Amino acid sequence: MATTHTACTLDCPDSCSLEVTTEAGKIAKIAAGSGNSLTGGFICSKVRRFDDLVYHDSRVQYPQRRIGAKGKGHFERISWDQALDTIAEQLKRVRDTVGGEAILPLCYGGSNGVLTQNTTDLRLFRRLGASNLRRTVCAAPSGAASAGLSGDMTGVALDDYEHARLIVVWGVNPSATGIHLVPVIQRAQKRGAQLVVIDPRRTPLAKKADLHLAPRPGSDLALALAVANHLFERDQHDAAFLDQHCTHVPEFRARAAQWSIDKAAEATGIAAADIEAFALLYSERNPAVIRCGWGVERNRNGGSAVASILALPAVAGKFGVRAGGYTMSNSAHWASDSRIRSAVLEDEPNTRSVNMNHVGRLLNTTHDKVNFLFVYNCNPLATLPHQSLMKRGLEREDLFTVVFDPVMTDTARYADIVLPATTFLEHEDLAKGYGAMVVHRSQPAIEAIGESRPNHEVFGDLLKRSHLHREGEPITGPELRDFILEDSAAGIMQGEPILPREGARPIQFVDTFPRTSEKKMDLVPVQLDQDATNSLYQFSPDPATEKYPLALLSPATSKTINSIMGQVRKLETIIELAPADAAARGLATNTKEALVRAFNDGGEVICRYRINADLMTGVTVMPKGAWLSSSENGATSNALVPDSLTDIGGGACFNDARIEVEAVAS
Ligand SMILES: Nc1nc2c(c(=O)[nH]1)N[C@H]1C(S)=C(S)[C@@H](COP(=O)(O)OP(=O)(O)OC[C@H]3O[C@@H](n4cnc5c(=O)[nH]c(N)nc54)[C@H](O)[C@@H]3O)O[C@H]1N2
Ligand SMILES: Nc1nc2c(c(=O)[nH]1)N[C@H]1C(S)=C(S)[C@@H](COP(=O)(O)OP(=O)(O)OC[C@H]3O[C@@H](n4cnc5c(=O)[nH]c(N)nc54)[C@H](O)[C@@H]3O)O[C@H]1N2
Ligand code: SF4
Ligand SMILES: [Mo]
Repeated sequence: MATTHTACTLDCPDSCSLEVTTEAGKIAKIAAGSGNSLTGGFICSKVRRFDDLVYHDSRVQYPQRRIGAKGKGHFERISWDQALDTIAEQLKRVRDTVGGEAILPLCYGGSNGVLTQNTTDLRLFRRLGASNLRRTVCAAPSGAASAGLSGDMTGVALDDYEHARLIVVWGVNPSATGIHLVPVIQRAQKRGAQLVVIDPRRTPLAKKADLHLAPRPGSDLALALAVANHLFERDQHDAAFLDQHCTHVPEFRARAAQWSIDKAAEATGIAAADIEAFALLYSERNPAVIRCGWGVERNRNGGSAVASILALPAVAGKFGVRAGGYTMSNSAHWASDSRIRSAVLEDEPNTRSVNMNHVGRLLNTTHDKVNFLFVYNCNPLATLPHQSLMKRGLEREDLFTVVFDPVMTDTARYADIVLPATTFLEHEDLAKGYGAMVVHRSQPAIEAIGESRPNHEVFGDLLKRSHLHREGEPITGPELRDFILEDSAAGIMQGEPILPREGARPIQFVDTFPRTSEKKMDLVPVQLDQDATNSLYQFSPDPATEKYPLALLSPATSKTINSIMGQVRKLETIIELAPADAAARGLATNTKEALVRAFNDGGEVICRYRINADLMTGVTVMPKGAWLSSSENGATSNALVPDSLTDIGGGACFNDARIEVEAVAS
């Protein structure tokens, strides 16, 4: 028996400390570890049984070359040397004949490990002159809003929610997506805190809330501006704070003034009395904290909506006390911490930027083509918008595709070469929280499965094979880690986590300030205003039509992290309907067998349905992250998701999908 102290690098805000016990080199137990206080002695069921994935049949054991048609999944074994030589040759061929920009690296959140992305990979692609991927599939609108308003001010520590008297859980479902906040909220409630949940769904926390506001998807902007306006009109705003710590206050006030409570009630579908009750609670209770999640951003109004929510604590004067203010993502905290350096130091070359949400589109254009797609830390067929376009693109015979992944994903079946990657239980890494504010060591608990290798090693090898490595640059795992951490490397090796310089629980406007020039919060940043599709805080109406009247949400479930474990835990694509919507379509009762067709102009999904009395009329739900085989016709929620972009940040509009549903004759 041996025990390894390590950390989870999955794309989850909590960044848990782990303790992995092995017997004869095999994982016997995965449990909570110490180091990250937020972990608090328990971890989620996914990682508790992550060994099911580590030893699953779907693991890619060795490099392989395609021998059948794209998508069929027929491959033959080759050696690493053969695979990497072929890849290096193809990269060279494409760069020399079509140009570097015909090469597109496609990566996102499969691992949030610091060494798995933006190290040797980025160096390789920059030196090849490859297209630049704009990582917009998640957090782009909220990131743009947070950067614009506050220069990414560090948020309220999640552990500090215990001290709040009012907690607003806005467009986030921690019961599935960041479970360690839930007991903190429960403790706060025991001490007398009130809980407000703002979510179109009646989530588990909404059921425990003092007030649940269910806005129509995409209408939070109207709600937040109406609350701000209400506070201004009644002189319940904090004029002194606004004067001293904020800029562009009159401009913000003027834009909020467009929104009376009644007008917001109409736009959101929330009763005017409930909006007023929320405004009253928010103005009266202190400390008050808003947990703003990612459900707010995934629609046409997403960036402005997040900005308007982040402005509320300034308007109401909520900063300056423990548990007062807001939390969005805390990832930018580390970007500004000089102890964690970038492993790529040269400037961006002048190559084109490709918005990740438009990869499907780009793979189908005839000019400015992509001829080489390198997929790693990403499963685009399962996770990007407009699935049918993505599939058609991946089928192209003149596209050379490499998929580098621990498992044979739906996307990997279309690859010319598949490379086996290690999981975070098999390689050395650094885990960095974007909820929990901690950076800690993630280290291998077991030997690599089959011939799998870590990302930085494979891209380092390709740098060398392509003659693009420069002597003296960090390239091995330990070199990269030591370079990134500078003098903090020794402590982390002894199991000491890195905590924020401002202390583990900084107070906004006491310990931590906006990282803007005057340390002020800018309520209408000029650049953001210019970059917005319309202007900032301009409301766009619901995209529903007579033909496609139902909104489709595709939130996270507790079964997977995005698509990771979808094949192991059999996440089903099933559509949930509100009782009235089901009845209107002749879907009377819950049955196990009956199928429906959910469709719009972008695609269709044939799957089972479930009537859910907790859903508001007009809103349907399908899970995110499901694998193609999880429905009857090999399509998932992403087949119905448009590739339109958010108002700021070029983000994904997953929740702007509008659909119709009909029964399928058996
Ligand atoms: N319908 C719908 N779709 C969505 C969303 C939604 O709300 N609705 N939300 C989206 C969000 S929030 C996000 S963040 C994106 C995520 O999109 P992706 O990043 O594409 O999602 P993952 O499923 O995490 O896919 C990552 C892949 O990386 C692999 N991987 C894990 N570790 C490693 C490693 O160390 N090395 C390599 N090479 N590979 C590794 C995994 O096996 C997995 O196949 O999806 C988005 N998709
Ligand atoms: N178990 C698990 N944990 C995860 C993930 C996972 O896939 N599984 N994914 C990770 C990743 S990549 C991310 S980004 C985070 C995301 O974590 P969350 O922020 O929780 O994101 P979502 O699940 O997309 O949506 C959250 C809630 O927003 C609601 N919502 C949808 N549209 C709107 C709207 O217009 N307004 C409001 N107010 N609410 C709306 C949904 O009903 C849902 O309950 O979770 C991370 N943690
Ligand atoms: S996925 Fe999240 S909750 Fe689960 S172990 Fe990892 S960090 Fe913790
Ligand atoms: Mo995400």
